Amino acid sequence: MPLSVQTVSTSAFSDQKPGTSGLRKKVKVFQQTNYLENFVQSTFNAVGEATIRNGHLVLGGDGRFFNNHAIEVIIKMCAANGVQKVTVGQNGILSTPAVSATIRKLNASAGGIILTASHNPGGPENDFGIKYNMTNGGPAPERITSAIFAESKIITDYKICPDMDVDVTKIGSTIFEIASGAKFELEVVDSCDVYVSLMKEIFNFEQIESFLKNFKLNIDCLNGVTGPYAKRIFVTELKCDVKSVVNSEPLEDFGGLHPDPNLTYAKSLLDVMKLGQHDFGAAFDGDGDRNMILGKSGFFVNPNDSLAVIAANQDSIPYFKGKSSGFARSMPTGAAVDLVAAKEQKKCFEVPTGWKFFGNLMDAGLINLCGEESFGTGSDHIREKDGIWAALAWLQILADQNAERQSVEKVVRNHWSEFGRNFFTRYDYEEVESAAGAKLMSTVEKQLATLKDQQFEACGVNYTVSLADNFSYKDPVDGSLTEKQGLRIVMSDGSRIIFRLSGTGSSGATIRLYVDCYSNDAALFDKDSQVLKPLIEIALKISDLVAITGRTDPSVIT
Ligand code: VG1
Ligand code: CO
Repeated sequence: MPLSVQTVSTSAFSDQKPGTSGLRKKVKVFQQTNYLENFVQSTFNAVGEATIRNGHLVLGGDGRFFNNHAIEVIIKMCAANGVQKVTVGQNGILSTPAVSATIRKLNASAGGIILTASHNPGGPENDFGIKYNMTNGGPAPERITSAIFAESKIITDYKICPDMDVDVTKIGSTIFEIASGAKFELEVVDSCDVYVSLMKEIFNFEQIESFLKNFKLNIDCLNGVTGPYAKRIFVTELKCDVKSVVNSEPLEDFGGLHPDPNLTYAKSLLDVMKLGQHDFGAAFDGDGDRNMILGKSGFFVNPNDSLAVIAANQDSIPYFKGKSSGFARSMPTGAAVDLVAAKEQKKCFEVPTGWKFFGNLMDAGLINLCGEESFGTGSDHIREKDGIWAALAWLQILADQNAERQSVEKVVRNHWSEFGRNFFTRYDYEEVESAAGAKLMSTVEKQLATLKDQQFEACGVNYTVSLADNFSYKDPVDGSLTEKQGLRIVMSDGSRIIFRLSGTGSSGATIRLYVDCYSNDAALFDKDSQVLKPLIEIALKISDLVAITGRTDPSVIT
């Protein structure tokens, strides 16, 4: 019997505005009747029937709580909306980079849907998220996310095939007949195959494998989606000990861990690395697009440096050989990569926060490497940042060094001595009252017009403001303008203070304060906190942060 298509009446929700990377809310919010369905139908409506009907869509998520339910609903809605084929990861599992890779590999004409709240905790009391990616494999740009929000405010009904028997546990294809006369194909694929073969095309696995015979890894998946990928790549392919990969079962609540690879939430990895028994440590976030790299004894590689080191050593990676495109970073990211670009006479672009801004630059061939301070690094092999790729890039670079330089710390120190060091820190004040977050931003914004040429002194250091603005970005490819992307206070020596409100939180406001500066004085290289302290003091003074938020300390310091 062909499956009937049901049109269900619904009423609009007012809060379905996608943030930096999709719609993220508490699971409880997503569990409201029709909440998920409304957003999915609004997405289809915004993307347009011409793309969705008869299209091919890739679907997968990071396996967090609500993933299974959402996978089933979305497949039934795809069938009802005339999608011709959905390719889904087995058991609904695909990392964010794997979705991007799969869309590209299969030329999926209707793009893809990723179910994740990334680094936000999971479980019934925590977060869920959903994001639409375009046919290039990258997150929908602002014009699409704004259209989704607009549709979500006027939606009156959605379409679903309620009687469809959806099984995503077995690999293979099933064809369904729809009452409209159309056919719908559900293809369940291995979660790792496409991604792993892409990595094998990009890197020289033989070189990495032989290097790893005497180089001990500790790869921490924080119970997020990367577990199966890490086991396939590091244990099966690269023949590392099984114990090299830990917390490798994707769990619905990440086993209570906060799957955010930074020094606060991945502290257990740092502690193990400090014991000095491993040469290389890496952790990834819930959906596998972020990475943190540690060297022996817990030597921390700042993401800004990580990007710059990969840029300076691109020749070690087979994928980049003979390619000469430029680099890009998000505005709050430290400018270490800019120095590499300058040396190599390449272009370096500065975009707003969020990976969606890199996509056009990559599609136009202007960049092939980019990153963000928030532990995101990636290249144009896909259109998302890529955690495991970053770890492999580091291992390939290490494998390709002279024997005496095969240590993470030595590679980084060598980089600093060549280019100087970009000092960077980010203070996150999480779950501040929304009103206090807004007040803090307006307090700084009001001063922007008068800050220029003002002098500040802290800890005996003097600064003069040379630029104060709210960052805006004109996309060089399509000319689109994105405004109000962060308050910048730039000093005459290039030091910067930046304030932004997070666009990925699910409750209250998260204030991000970024501070960075540069020095090529080797005597200062190990004195990060001393070098950055005066700028922090000035930032707190200008913003009146402690009084406005009642917070004396940030929740997370990077
Ligand atoms: C944060 C980071 C940003 C990153 C985004 C998505 O956004 O700052 O650099 O692109 O998360 O990462 P925000 O708006 O909270 O500052 V992920 O791994 O959540 O997809
Ligand atoms: Co993520």
